[in-house]
Amino acid sequence: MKNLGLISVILLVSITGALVLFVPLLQDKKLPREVVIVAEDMSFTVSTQNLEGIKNPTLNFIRGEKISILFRNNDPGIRHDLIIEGLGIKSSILSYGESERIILTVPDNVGTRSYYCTFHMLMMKGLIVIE
Ligand SMILES: [Cu+2]
Repeated sequence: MKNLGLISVILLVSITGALVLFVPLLQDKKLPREVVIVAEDMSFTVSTQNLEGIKNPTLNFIRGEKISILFRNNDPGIRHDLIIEGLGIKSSILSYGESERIILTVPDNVGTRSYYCTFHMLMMKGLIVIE
């Protein structure tokens, strides 16, 4: 009986320890929010956040959230890239049909940033609002 009590205590401590260790790990593994940004007809379109069909839409990011940007070039014969000012995001230069995934953690300082394509800044430029 004495042993049984000891075993119970050891089990309890082990389970508690495992929970303390693993719960934060599980929370960290929360999947990033995916935002699909497509370069098409010399502008950016975004197929998430209910922004379909809007050219160079304003995007809303929440500070601290993880975002997975899937950037795709859908413009035959034209190369594009994607820069997000102030967040240190700079994609590769993509040719037609190419795509690139960029994962970022939104910084804590709220405000408005801009995103653009280096080659077509006048036509391909939008805002990102960090709240
Ligand atoms: Cu471009």
